[in-house]
Amino acid sequence: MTKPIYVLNGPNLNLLGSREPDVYGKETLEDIRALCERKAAALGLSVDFRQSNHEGELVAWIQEARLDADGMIVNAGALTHTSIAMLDALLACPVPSVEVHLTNIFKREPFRHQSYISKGVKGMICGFGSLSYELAIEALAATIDASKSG
Ligand code: CA2
Repeated sequence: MTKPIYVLNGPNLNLLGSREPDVYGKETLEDIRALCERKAAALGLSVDFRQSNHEGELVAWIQEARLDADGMIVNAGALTHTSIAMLDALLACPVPSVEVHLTNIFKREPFRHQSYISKGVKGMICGFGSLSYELAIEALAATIDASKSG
């Protein structure tokens, strides 16, 4: 039975489209949800798309993914640069995961250059706006296929 891909979004991503369009673009998080749903459907997958401003809730969702998801995409927002709790949850989760960012965090302020969660994911895609999410779904689809046929 196929389980959904969890797409988890962290703090302040609910503000997308309303502020800082020069940095984060004009699309809303709902636009990105629709893009992800369309991309996943084209690849025979489904998504469970969520956002939280609370670290603990994100940790709980990563734990939940262990049983209830086939893969996971995580944009941890600013928690990317601080959260050992999210890293530990990802390390404990055998489900394949991809870290995404709308912006190229390495071209931004030095405090954004370090990701605490990268060590807990299969790979990371950043800098392509909402396309980062679509590319992550493609990468997960290939990873899930390879694990089923191997
Ligand atoms: O580029 C990304 O996707 C980030 O994860 C976005 C985070 C930022 O802290 C990371 O360094 C990189 C910020 C998300 C907040 O998004 C806003 C959108 C509109 C207005 C204000 C914040």
